[in-house]
Amino acid sequence: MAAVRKFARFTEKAKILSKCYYASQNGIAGSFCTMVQQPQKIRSLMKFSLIGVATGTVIGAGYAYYKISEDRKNIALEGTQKETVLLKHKPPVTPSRKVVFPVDSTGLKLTLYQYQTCPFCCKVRVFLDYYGISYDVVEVDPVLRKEIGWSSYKKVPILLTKVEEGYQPLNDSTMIISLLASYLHDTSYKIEDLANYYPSIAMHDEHGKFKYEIINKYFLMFNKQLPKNRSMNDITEERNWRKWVDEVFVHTLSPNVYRTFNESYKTFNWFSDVGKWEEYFPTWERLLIVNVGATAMWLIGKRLKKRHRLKDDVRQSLYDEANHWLRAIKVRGTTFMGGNKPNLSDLAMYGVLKSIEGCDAFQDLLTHTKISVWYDAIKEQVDTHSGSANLSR
Ligand SMILES: N[C@@H](CCC(=O)N[C@@H](CS)C(=O)NCC(=O)O)C(=O)O
Repeated sequence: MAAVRKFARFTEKAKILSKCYYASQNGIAGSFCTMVQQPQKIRSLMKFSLIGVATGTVIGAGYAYYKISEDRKNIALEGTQKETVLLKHKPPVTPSRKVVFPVDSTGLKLTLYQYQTCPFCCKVRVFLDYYGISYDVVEVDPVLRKEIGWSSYKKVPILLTKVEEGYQPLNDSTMIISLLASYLHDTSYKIEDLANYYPSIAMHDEHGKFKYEIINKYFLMFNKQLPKNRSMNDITEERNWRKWVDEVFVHTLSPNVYRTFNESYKTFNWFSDVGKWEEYFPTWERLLIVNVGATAMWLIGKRLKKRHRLKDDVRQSLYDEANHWLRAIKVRGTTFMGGNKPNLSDLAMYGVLKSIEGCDAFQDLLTHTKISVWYDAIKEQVDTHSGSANLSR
């Protein structure tokens, strides 16, 4: 019986197949055709799924292998020092502009690779301007960054310094300022020797992220002679406030200037104006930077707000920190944190604030706090290069 039923099913299937063949031969697309093609479709679907799973597994395993070997390599590197490189020749990049101060008597030959409105680059520029030290500027394209293609360090600022044997790149705004301040304190130092006092050490931070850190970047090398009229307490306070600017205050800026998409777009257009991007980059490149930058930073700003535990109203966090700074100056009863003259923490705070001068957040800050008194006073000191008087000691 079973054999008969099997035979009957077989002949039925054969009929359907022949009908299907006939229909397809005669251009008739019958719905019964799908009955016959179904297993084939399922097979190809399964084939693609298997290929997908296999490819995913290979990529996943490859990435896991890469991560594990990277982690092992990084653990092995922990505590080791990154080699300082000296360039034999200057990279063939034409400076965007030259900043020349007739008061400059340092003899330093500096090129600053920067973004005009990066807070860390502004810090370095403010330092150089205050002391009246001349420098060339190379404006770096923040998306393509081809102007620093010669450097393994991929952030700005980078200060390239002419030394006896070639060119010494200095990385990290705080280290650059500490090194130059040490040099101004004792010009018998060689820049390349001073650079050795600021080694980059491999380490993992508190979140387990691998990085290179310049351990003593807040320290000045006084070469056994403390600066005149400055106590150890003044020096420690200056160091602590510089650290506060880098580790606390600066983190209130991005979530504020990129607070909404509109604000982010406006901010990038101001960056473009003040950084003269129209002059330095082709139109397509400028538009790419503005549009990609504004969108990316608006999204990143939200993550930064969380990471740095800012208030829901990020403006309030900006005002709170600015007031914290102003209260400390009020307690001192002086114009600046450094007394009657700015110290390195005033210059750092001014530098990072200057980086948002054209943004709505800055105008709001002026309206909602009393920072403008201090801001105008230090602006005057920097614009008149009043620190250059210290160089003729
Ligand atoms: N600690 C560094 C931070 C420098 C930094 O983060 N610079 C940013 C620009 S504001 C950067 O270059 N980021 C990498 C990029 O733009 O791709 C310093 O003080 O110089």
